[in-house]
Amino acid sequence: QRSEAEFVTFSVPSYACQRRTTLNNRNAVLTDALSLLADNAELTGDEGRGVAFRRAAAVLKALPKPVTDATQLRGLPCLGEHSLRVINDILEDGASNEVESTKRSERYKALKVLTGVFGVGVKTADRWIRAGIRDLHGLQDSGPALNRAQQAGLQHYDDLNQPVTKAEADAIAEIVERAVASVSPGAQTTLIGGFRRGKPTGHDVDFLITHPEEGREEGLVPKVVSWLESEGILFYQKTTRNSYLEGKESGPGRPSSSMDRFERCFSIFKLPKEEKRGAGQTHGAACGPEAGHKPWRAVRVDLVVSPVSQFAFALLGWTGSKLFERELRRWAGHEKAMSLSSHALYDNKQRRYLRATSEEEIFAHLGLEFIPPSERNA
Ligand code: DCP
Ligand code: MG
Repeated sequence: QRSEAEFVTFSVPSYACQRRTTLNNRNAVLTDALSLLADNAELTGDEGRGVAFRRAAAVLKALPKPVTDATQLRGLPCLGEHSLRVINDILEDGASNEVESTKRSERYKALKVLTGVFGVGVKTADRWIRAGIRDLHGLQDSGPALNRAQQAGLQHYDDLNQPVTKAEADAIAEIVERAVASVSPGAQTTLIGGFRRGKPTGHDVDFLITHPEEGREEGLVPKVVSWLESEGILFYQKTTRNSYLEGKESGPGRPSSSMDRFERCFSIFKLPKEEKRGAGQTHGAACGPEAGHKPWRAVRVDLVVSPVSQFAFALLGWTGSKLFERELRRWAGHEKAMSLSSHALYDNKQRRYLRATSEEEIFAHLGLEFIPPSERNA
């Protein structure tokens, strides 16, 4: 007797921002495989193919049951020939040759390790690989000039590649709130990124800060940074100033789509370890200066400051997931002739900005059903 699931066929809308995607992924084996191929495509500079794999994975994440037979996928959007082939191989043989050989490939492994260093992007990693550097030992020994971010990234490699837990994110939130309250009473701090979507772990902790009085948020980051530095909490920070000018930056109707211009701080925090969390283990780079036990751990923290008039857009734009954001912008552009950024929503037909003070209003402007953060895990 065939299992009931084989007869289930699925139906999902084609944009990820039209779907509810919780963290309860019933097709993790398939989506892990497609995500790995997406990583590989992005690491080799093939962004288009990367997005195609991410869209395919996102469709599977939205299914209410595990896929057991390829016939169940008929009619689903975003499943190209290549993705379908990978899915078929896994359903039939339990594994995909392409995925397994990618995992084993020296180039993929080297790109993963080197881009795992904070401050190192694909181009830099590629250049190093061509110079014969394949791992952290090679990087330390043959020593290409490292910038300040990369030096910090290498020094804290183990910590920064160990997922941040929700408990650690909460501990960081307490510190950030204390810092913000002491330099700007009345300013508000919101946990954003993956933790706002309910993820149990993340690669960093993201915060959005605003002040209810427009303008009072200006210059907040340098003050917060000084406070944190005086408390000895920062290993590294790089602050960028707000450079957003509504309607001026790239002409009306064309807010630069994925880059945003907020006052922002990329940092590495020194988080004291709670005894309860247990002794720290080190992975991989046992050669690092951090090997052994220590009473703290390094955590990547991003601070973003938004004027209150842009807060809803910043909140929506920084909650993610990355694919959900990309799909929102694609929906806005292709289906509504609007341009969405983390600052604003511009209606190209009416030739005006559409205001919003909540995420709900933005979804309404876009003609989309509201999807709460916990269901944006595409
Ligand atoms: N974001 C974006 N585009 C960027 C950078 C960020 O859309 N170029 C948004 C979407 C992300 C959010 O900001 O969800 C935070 O970025 P992260 O890289 O920290 O992503 P997450 O917090 O979602 O994941 P992780 O748990 O790995 O930190
Ligand atoms: Mg994050």
